[in-house]
Amino acid sequence: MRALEGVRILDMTHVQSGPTCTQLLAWFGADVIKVERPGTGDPTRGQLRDLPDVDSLYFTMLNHNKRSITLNTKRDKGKDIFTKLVQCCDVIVENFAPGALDRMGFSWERMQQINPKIISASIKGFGPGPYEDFKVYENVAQCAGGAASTTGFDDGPPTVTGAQIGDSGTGLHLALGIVTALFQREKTGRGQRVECAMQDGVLNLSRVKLRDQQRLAHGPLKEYPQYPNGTFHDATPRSGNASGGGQPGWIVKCKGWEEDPNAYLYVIVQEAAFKGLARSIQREDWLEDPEWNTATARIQRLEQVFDGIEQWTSTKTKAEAMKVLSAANVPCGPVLSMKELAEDQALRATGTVVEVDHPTRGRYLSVGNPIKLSDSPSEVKRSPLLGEHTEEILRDVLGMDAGAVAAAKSEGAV
Ligand code: CAO
Repeated sequence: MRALEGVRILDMTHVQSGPTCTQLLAWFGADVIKVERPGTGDPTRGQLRDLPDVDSLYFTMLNHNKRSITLNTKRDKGKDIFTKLVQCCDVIVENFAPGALDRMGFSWERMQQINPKIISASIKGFGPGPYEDFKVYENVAQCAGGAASTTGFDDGPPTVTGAQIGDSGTGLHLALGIVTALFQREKTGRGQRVECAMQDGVLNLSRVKLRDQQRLAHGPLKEYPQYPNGTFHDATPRSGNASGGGQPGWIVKCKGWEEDPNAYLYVIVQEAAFKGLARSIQREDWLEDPEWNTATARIQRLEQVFDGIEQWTSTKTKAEAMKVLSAANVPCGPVLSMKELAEDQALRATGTVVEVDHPTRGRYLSVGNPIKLSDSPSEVKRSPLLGEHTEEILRDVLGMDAGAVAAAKSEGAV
């Protein structure tokens, strides 16, 4: 028995944000029925293809453990089938452009009429306000949510991050909202709307930067080591690789950095571990010198502190440096490439990196469920082919007979 067994999700999602959410719910055991337009399906099936005529990695890596039904919700029979699906599902999840579901004829009010217990969950780019009608993709959300203005180096342009905090981040937020609404429904018997705007999700993940917007306005920036440039104009600046927290940190070069773009280590200069750090890198002189041996003194010369650390780390590989520093309780971590992560046996052992078999593409690597439940283990099953479960769902979930299925097919509804 898995945690969400018995919960049925009507998955109207596409691209990345919505599919991330419903994939998580599927890993927890929900029956996720992905509704796709006949012929094309989720546009990501055909995007960024690495093999001809095979579902892309973009699609396969975001749609595990789901069933696929093709359905044209703009045809009469398609609308009938969709209505029946709303009746027998617990949750509908969608991330269409604003108003698309209403244009299909399935507003929130209509859905409540069809099934008062339905939970209707949506992702949009923006919440109500001047931008509410905009279509939004990942990097737009990163820019509008405050991540880009605070990422990168102070003398360079705003920068987006590789982590998909706009899409996958908002999908995660939505999944929590859905599970919470399901929990509340246990007590009230009522469904409700769950809405997440990508701008809001990114801003939530950039929370500490709004903290700093207010904190830095109150005092000179040079006292705050996480902002290396030492100046504050009127907005939180970009902090480069500084930690952004109370503990100063930076990325330093390790042996081989000239050839390997990822031969780097992140090191944090924590007061409690400073003695161990100085000894590990053979800079005992720092411990004697009042210009170096207090946190307040060091804050004024952080660049020199990290230069000193780098002189030592650049003689060691990142693994060697990490071994020595972690033995001295110095918080540090390697910059790992995607190649290294793909080959990491510990991540394979926990199921965070999994190998999946697919009938047309063969074996590929994916990220499994990063949330581990002791009583609800996740098994990663391949993504469905387009419409693979259409007949199964019409028959078993909706109870349609062979004649009704044939009629829906001939109308082009499925
Ligand atoms: N049957 C019939 N019609 C269908 C259908 C189906 N099964 N599935 C989708 N459609 C229709 C929609 O109803 C819509 O039609 P209308 O324009 O007539 O209302 C149309 O297909 C296109 O949907 P869309 O506008 O959502 O798609 P798009 O490619 O133009 O925009 C995106 C994509 C992502 C920009 C937009 O959906 C969006 O802003 N979503 C919200 C924010 C979001 O999740 N962004 C993250 C994307 S991941 O980077």
